[in-house]
Amino acid sequence: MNQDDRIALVDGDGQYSYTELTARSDRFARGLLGSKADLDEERIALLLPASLDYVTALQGVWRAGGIAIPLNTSAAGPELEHYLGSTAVTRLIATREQQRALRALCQQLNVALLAVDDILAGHAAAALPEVDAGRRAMILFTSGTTSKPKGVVLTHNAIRAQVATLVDAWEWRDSDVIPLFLPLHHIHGIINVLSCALHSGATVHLMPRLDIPALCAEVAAGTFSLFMAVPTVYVKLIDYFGTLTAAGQQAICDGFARMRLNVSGSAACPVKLFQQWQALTGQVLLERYGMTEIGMALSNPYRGERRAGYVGQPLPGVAVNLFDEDDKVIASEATPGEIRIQGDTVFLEYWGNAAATRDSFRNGWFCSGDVAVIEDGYYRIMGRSSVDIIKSGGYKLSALEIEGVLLTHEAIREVAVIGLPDATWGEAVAAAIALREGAVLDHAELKQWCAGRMSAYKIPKHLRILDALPRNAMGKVTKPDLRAHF
Ligand code: MCA
Ligand code: AMP
Repeated sequence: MNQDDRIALVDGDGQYSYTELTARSDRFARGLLGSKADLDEERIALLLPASLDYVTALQGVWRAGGIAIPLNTSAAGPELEHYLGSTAVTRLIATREQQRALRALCQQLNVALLAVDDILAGHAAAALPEVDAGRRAMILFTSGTTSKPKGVVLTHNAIRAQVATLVDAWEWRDSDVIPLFLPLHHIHGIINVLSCALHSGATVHLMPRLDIPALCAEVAAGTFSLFMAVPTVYVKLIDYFGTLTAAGQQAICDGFARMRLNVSGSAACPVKLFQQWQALTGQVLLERYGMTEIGMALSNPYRGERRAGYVGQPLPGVAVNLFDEDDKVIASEATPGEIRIQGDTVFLEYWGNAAATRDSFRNGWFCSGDVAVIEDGYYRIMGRSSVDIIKSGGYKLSALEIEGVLLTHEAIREVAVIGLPDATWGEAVAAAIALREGAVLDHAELKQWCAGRMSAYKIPKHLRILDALPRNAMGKVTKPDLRAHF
């Protein structure tokens, strides 16, 4: 192996070269294999914060021929049970601190609970397998129009294609330095930031959480050349600037100004936010559009006009078209249609759910459920075909999933969850609830009850108690009518 002393990861006070990272991931892969020659798509879940250990484990699972399942480190118990159970995970890699809380669940599901060090220290295989790139590499859970999140299966080929198109389009280079504070159980953090950087020989600063003052201090120091975030992070940064002196704010804005690119995605970037960011930092945000099932599909250009309110054009190697309700490609501009995608970046299947996989494709095109229009050559996202999907701070949430949990509350007779426009979160989860006879429930009680039953970011930020939910003649709750109640 050639010695590569470039810094791959900065993790707290430590920094690790490409050579060190590769050696550690290989050792981890050998440890996972033990006496096996190939993991043969064994499902290995990771419950690790952004750290050297996370990257070691992800790469190690891939090298050993397993399927990596990175999980939300703050998932609630019932969510973890679904993730681990539905994919028949055999081993869960977690920090020692987290293991106490996981022991009972792992015993119940017959999952071996291990730390990265356990694997590194264990019996090691002599050789690593040749893993065909057509094989399954990763499962990411995505919420949608079903009550439980589905496992999106990506092959090594799909991951490579997702990385290749971004490295090409955004001109990644080995001199790039990028902070990574986004969660590492979604494409945005795993592919757009981590994998693109490591593919390019760049440096990633791993931050286990978004710590805005610490992040801004590094920005002001000129540490980073690239910045990628969801719109909510830009809103939070601007809010933070407002708490600083003019000089303090200027130093950070200058740090952003010196970067070569600031990207926004995972949710719509409001035109006002785009303009505010430009006024403060001089950076013209590059907005792009993607999805767990397809990676990134549309992007404003790295070189060329980046248009506020638009997500640009298809990325290299990604075929995108708008379709009408008769499954015909819309040829004219200004006519809205559903975004559908084809290409090597597209996922293989929903794990163990052939029907959902089948339903998500039409004539070989993946149907996104997002509606867009092309205006002057640029795509503009108009909305989603389902009211049951909420985008809050970049997280895709299923109204049905949240409703399903709330309905298990003994005071709740019926419930409907919707997303309300929100300046910070894009959309905020709101629940309209009809109570059982004689029951009482206030927002504080509900929030407390939800904690531990669902991830904190799914907990309703708004609550309305109604006598009954508005329904149409078919008896279906008319969610658009509910907005007026908030
Ligand atoms: C945190 N909170 C939230 C959210 N995040 N509430 C609603 N929506 C959220 N997204 C709540 C917490 O529950 C808590 O509530 C309070 O805010 C503070 O929590 P904290 O964790 O400290 O917040 P934060 O660190 O400021 O987090 C904000 C965040 C985070 C950094 C914007 O939400 C985030 O990382 N979002 C990005 C998600 C992402 O990567 N999505 C990409 C998937 P309380 O105080 O009441 O307890 S989409 C994707 O991958 C596709 C392919 C794509 O296109 O990119
Ligand atoms: P996820 O399933 O979490 O990957 O979220 C994918 C969804 O996020 C897409 O289907 C869109 O609805 C939304 N999305 C991603 N990027 C953008 C964007 N730039 N503008 C509007 N919506 C976006």
